[in-house]
Amino acid sequence: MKSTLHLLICLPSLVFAERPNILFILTDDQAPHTLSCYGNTVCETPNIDKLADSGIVLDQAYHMGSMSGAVCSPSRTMIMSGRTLWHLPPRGEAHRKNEEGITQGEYILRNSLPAVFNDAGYDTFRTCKNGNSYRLANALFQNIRDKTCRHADDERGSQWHGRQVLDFLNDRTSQEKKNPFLIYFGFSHPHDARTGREDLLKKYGAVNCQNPPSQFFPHAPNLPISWLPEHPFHHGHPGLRDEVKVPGVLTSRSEATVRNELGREYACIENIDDQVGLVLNKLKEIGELEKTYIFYTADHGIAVGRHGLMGKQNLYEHSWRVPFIVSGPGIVPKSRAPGNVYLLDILPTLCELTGIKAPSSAQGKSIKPVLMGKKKYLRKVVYGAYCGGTKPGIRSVRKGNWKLIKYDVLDGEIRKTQLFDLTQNPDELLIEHHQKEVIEKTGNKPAANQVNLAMNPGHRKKLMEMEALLLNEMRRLKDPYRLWDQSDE
Ligand SMILES: [Ca+2]
Repeated sequence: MKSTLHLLICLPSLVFAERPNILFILTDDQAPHTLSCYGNTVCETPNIDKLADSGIVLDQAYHMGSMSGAVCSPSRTMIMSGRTLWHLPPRGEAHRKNEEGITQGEYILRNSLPAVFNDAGYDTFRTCKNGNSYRLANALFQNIRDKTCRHADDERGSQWHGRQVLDFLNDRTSQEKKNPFLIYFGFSHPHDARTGREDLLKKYGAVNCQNPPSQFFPHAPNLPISWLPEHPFHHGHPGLRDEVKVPGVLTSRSEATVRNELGREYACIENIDDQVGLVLNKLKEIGELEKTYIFYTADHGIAVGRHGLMGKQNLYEHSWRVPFIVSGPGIVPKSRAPGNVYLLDILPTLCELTGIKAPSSAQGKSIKPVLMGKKKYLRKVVYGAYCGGTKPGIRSVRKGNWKLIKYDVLDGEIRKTQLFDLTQNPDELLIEHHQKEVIEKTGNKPAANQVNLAMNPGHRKKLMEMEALLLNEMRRLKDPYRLWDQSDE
């Protein structure tokens, strides 16, 4: 009797003490294929590899899209709020006029990621780049060390973000803090300018430069197999910074430019990996590693020469997908699933993993069943939008191995449909990838069926099915636009 009573008295504090920590790692502009757990054989990331081996890797994780050229901004707002693309809160003062009225900003803000974890008794900490995010919610973390770090040195590179997390953990240890923590560990790289550390640039055959280089090192990373000298038609966002102003690239898509830029990108990613390693070692040293759920993802992918594009303002898999690795209590090491998750699922997931009630304002779903191996998919269909240039913009939908992308831009000048079977054509190769000059550069000779299948009569039925799915998703998610060949009647 006495022991039962004792247990009851102790239970609340015991439960409190046992709640897991969260380390949420977010990189800026990183496609999954830059990591070895997604098949990369050049970029060395031993610490992220170790993280992937200790947990689960999701192959089909997406951001839902953007209504702005700054894709970071809605993407990060979806992470922080759990809201879908067309139901985002005002992100800062500048957005209030435009978007207030679509959703109740104050209620969503009071139920954003840091607010929810503050209320639950967590120590909340954030380091990240400045800008292009849900500024109002970012300000709610208890400890904030934000700075944009896109250089290579200790004070202005990824090392700075890493050090802020180490300092936070050291302070907690010295103060003997027992509350669980939520660390939002954001990097400013590998977003351009991809200014790499000299030792890493040398390793990956690259140089930091402002103008496109005319030569490349023989050991620079090879051109990706979906490289093209230009996109077959205009992407619909004239003057887009990422396509014309990236330092060291500008409008060039030459072999020398793209291979150098990939080398720079890998140098930045390996530097991030070093910082991740330092933080993981620290967690182990202070005895918190086993009690911590660790997420590694990015705000969106990016093209870096694929399909003749440089930026993230498109819906090919390289830009629409994000890396997604999770480890922590109960997750089977070396597991893998497609997932079909969005970044906006993160908030409800973190809530379920920590026993916190998910706020009703969050529209995503907890992916815990996928993380714990109970389900392979969270949903059957995923939807994507890029609407930051001319309207209505680009839309995509994926179900199983089939994917549809549609472009309705430049006032009707560009109206295109692409249909891909991703099992047969995972890199979404087009007829342009079959040109002799392209094959000579990439060294890849595509199979005959590795093309856009939208005009193929044999796939007419599949095309109609995917068109219907897309319209259905646009209706369901309250996409305010319709494409040239869509009707709500
Ligand atoms: Ca970004």
